[in-house]
Amino acid sequence: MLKLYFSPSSSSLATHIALIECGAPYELDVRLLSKQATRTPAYLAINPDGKVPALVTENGRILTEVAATLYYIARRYPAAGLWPEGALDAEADVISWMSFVASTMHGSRARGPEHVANAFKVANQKLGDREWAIGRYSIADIHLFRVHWRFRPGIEAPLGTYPALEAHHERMLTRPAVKKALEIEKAYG
Ligand SMILES: N[C@@H](CCC(=O)N[C@@H](CS)C(=O)NCC(=O)O)C(=O)O
Repeated sequence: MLKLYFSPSSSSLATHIALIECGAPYELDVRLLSKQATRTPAYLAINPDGKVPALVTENGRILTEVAATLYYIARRYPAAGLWPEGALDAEADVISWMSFVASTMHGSRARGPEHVANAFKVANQKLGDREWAIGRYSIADIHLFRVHWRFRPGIEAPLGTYPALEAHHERMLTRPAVKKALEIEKAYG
């Protein structure tokens, strides 16, 4: 069984969604950020960076960073089709999107709302008229959704400012795995 160290509504939500999408057996270990529970010596031994997610695999290996956990889950449970196995261009596209989300998008919040707005503008352009980030549903969509979902209340942008991104967000919210992960995490506060 996989074990996910998480804090509700944080970066680890993406990993949580992927686990549910894949029907993976998993257990949760909550580390509330509000209680600085990722900064204890015990947790720093798990992830020296003091961040969630951390995913413990069946053989006891610890994976950190959202992108790596998503990749592991997608490859470990290929039937869910979250990784475009063997299609080189598509595989590179997923990595491109996840690098963009983890660096430009996620990093934008610390730099201020105008940087978030700019990252959203770029994401909106990159999506264009595609339903999903690489054209078909993949872990890139999960990663993109989580950051957009969390950061959008922080900027004042009327609906319609980022139409492709907003449509992607709504599409993601209809997915049972997304609904379930949000519901489970809400119970933790
Ligand atoms: N680069 C990391 C970022 C993860 C991250 O920033 N996690 C935040 C929550 S969204 C965290 O655990 N912060 C706790 C802290 O900094 O004390 C990733 O992609 O996993």
